[in-house]
Amino acid sequence: MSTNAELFDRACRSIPGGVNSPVRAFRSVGGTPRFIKRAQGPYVWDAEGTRYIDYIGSWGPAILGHAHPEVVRAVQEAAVGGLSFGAPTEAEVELAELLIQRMPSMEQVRLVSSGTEATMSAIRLARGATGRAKIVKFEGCYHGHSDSLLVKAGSGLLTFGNPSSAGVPPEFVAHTLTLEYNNLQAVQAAFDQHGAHIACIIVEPVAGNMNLVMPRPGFLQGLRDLCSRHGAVLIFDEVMTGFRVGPQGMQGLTGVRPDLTTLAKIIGGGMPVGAFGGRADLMAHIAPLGGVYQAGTLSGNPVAVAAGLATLRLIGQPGFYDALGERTARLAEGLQARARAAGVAFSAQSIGGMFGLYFSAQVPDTFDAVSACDAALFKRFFHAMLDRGVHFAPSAFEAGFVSATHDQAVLQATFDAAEQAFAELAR
Ligand code: HOZ
Repeated sequence: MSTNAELFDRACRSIPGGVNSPVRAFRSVGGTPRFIKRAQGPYVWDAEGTRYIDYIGSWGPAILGHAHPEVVRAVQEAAVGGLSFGAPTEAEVELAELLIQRMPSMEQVRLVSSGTEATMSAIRLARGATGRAKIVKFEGCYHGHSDSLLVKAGSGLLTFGNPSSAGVPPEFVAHTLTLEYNNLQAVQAAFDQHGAHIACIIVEPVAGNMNLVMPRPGFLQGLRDLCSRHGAVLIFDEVMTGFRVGPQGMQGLTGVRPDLTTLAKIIGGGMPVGAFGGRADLMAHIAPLGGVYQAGTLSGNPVAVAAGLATLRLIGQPGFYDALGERTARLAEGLQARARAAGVAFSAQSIGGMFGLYFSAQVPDTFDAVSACDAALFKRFFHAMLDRGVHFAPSAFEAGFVSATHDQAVLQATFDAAEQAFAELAR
């Protein structure tokens, strides 16, 4: 049996940083990443056989818990029928129909293989349909790793303090306007100055890549109004919030209707599926109907689609989100209570099945406020919890995720660990 440290050493020889996605390398918290061998329900087991309560949930997809038997069965059955055909299947039509039926603003949808592809394609579509070049994004929001979006971005870029990537020529981002999240006046000012040239606004309707930051009341509606007034396309990046905060994503909870929506994570049930969709008149600009090109060899892959369909059917059951939201709220409240008892400045909040933890007395609602949280304390808390068998995201700038299998016993075990961890921090 190899240890985590041995595997990491070995990985670093063949993979840059030893990981295939940067935050996993633990660099902002220090220590050795856990190499996961298997997962079931709310738990993951590492290479050394240690079990952890998992609040990463594959960064969002594992809403039913890991390796749900019905999802696994659907994948097995699909795999037996062939791994990929490069030709249309009935299952991908079913998934498209299900997404359209559930997402209030979606009239048509195209499947891709990742969130990055979905956002990149939605932006190309917005530019193609409007004939405009500029896009508006927000500081701390992360929309995948395509060139024009790697400006003041969240997730791994924020985690490592390098929010704009090397390798992106300035000309490639010259049309990207990056504004402060939750600052409607800044958006108004941008439209006053550049309104006729702005193709779209892309926004995480709940920011989940700079920790979790909720939109202030009126922010999303304000974006909607500005886009409508200026003929720009409003894109909700619901890669994280889609089917996570509620059965119809954030657009269902707020009633604000974007023109385009991007999805991924849960819609693949743990397999690589992304999607972008929205108004049919906009989607008609996509090839082969229109001149905006977008394609993918594995788009609509039958095995991945089977996992997504099984997941969406299961989470469509009545009461699913009430229970999930209640558990996640209980987690946030329970952690706050333990921190308060230990005298640690800490706050937490949740929406649906996602949550944010902050080493600050107040829940932050801006990028600056999130950045001002105590990163050193987070690092100590992260390790104190990991040592006690609880696996949170190894970054102070990522949201956390709860599944339907995080029951009262799992929450209680988390609280017991947190009680000791906060006491250790207070010493
Ligand atoms: N960008 C992802 C979280 N916001 C991280 C994905 C991963 O490391 O797999």
